Amino acid sequence: MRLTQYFLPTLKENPAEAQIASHRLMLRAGMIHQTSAGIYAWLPLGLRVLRNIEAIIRHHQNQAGCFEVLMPTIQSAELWQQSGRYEAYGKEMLRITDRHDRPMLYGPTNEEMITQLVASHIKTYRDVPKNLYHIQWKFRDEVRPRFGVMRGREFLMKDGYSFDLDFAAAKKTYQKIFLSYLRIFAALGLRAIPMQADAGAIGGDMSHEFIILAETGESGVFCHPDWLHAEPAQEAVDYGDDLTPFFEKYTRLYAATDEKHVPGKAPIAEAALIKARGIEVGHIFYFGSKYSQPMGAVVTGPKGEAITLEMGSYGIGVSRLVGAIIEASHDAAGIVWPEAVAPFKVGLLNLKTNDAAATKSCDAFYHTLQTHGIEVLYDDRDERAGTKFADMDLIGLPWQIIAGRGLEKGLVELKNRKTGERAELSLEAALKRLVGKK
Ligand code: 5CA
Repeated sequence: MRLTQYFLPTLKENPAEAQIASHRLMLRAGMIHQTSAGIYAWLPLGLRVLRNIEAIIRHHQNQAGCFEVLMPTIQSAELWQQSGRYEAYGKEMLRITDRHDRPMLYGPTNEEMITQLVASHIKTYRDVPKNLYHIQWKFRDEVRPRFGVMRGREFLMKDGYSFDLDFAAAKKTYQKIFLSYLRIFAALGLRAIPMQADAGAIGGDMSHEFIILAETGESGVFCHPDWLHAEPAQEAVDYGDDLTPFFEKYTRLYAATDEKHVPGKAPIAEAALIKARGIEVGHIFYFGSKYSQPMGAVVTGPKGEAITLEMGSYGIGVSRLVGAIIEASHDAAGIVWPEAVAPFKVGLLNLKTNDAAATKSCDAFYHTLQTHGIEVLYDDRDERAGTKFADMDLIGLPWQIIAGRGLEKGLVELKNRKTGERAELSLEAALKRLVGKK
């Protein structure tokens, strides 16, 4: 992508409204544009990151045996009257009326809709288990939308829903998703701690939140100090295995959110606990027949008996993750993208735009990188070197190729954004290094 043609409205100044690094950097790097309180348009650079995160989530959810669907954002109030949540949900629900005066709403979550969908198509135990998810926009009229995409009113969520025949099967499903989530967060370059959590408005008895420790996080959390050094889960377990040992390993060390934590009741002395703040990037729930019972998600069993399905739901804050990754990975100069989600792998800086021969060789290198499948953002603007360096550091691509004076001799500088390390090498050697890292 040539920067002269791209839409990347970067800001030089820190926007006054942004209180935390990720919000500030997302605005400054031209990733998002606020349209109303807590509502954002995603600009090309931001959208590429969002899509990369989605792809990682999809991959791991599909591997865990989940199937992707896409449900609408607009729901009928009737559905929520059936579950009893229409009144209970309160002001966070955006209620709307269609032209026939029928009450509708913009979905804050989809338990009701998926339960009705499954109830109308699945009638026999032979078609169970099923685990369905979608990645769809949600609306919650938060009292205090803030910190950019961290607490938005409209936000992108991956929400999954499982249907099993009995508690034992539902528990296995819960463990599968638990494993899938640890893999997703590790693939995103994040250290997420599974914490005992309160089930809140979703309801249910077994619930974990996945928390990234960060001072700017909105959740108060308590955990065993060993969590601070824990490595991301890398076990070679299979989704078909008995996952109880894995689940026990990752829930053995105490970790709980402040809603769940009861002082003095933790299996470790209060004084030894780490009290910290964190960002909730995922939340999973087991809630049995809370929705299947009122909404009739019942199948016929092997002996003709009626079985009310056992359910769980599993959320990931996809748009929040963009902010969370930046909170976990930035420095004074800007964002430092982990390779897995970076909007482009390489930034190519032409510092000699007014030199025809240099520009020709830079253009050629740009094409070579592309033919090797490397995603590259090419700064071909007629700007000062300082501006180019600052912008490239701000948007945080993992690698920079700086084409300047050495170009006459076929040399460029390869800079690692994270470590700041620079090496002067030939164009061929730079290409080789980047292809190896694709
Ligand atoms: N139906 C269940 C799980 S599928 C559910 O709605 N769970 S939730 O309420 O915990 O939301 C799931 C995830 O969405 C949260 O863990 C969080 O990462 C994200 N999320 C929730 N509210 C917001 C918000 N206002 N802005 C951005 N992300 C949010």
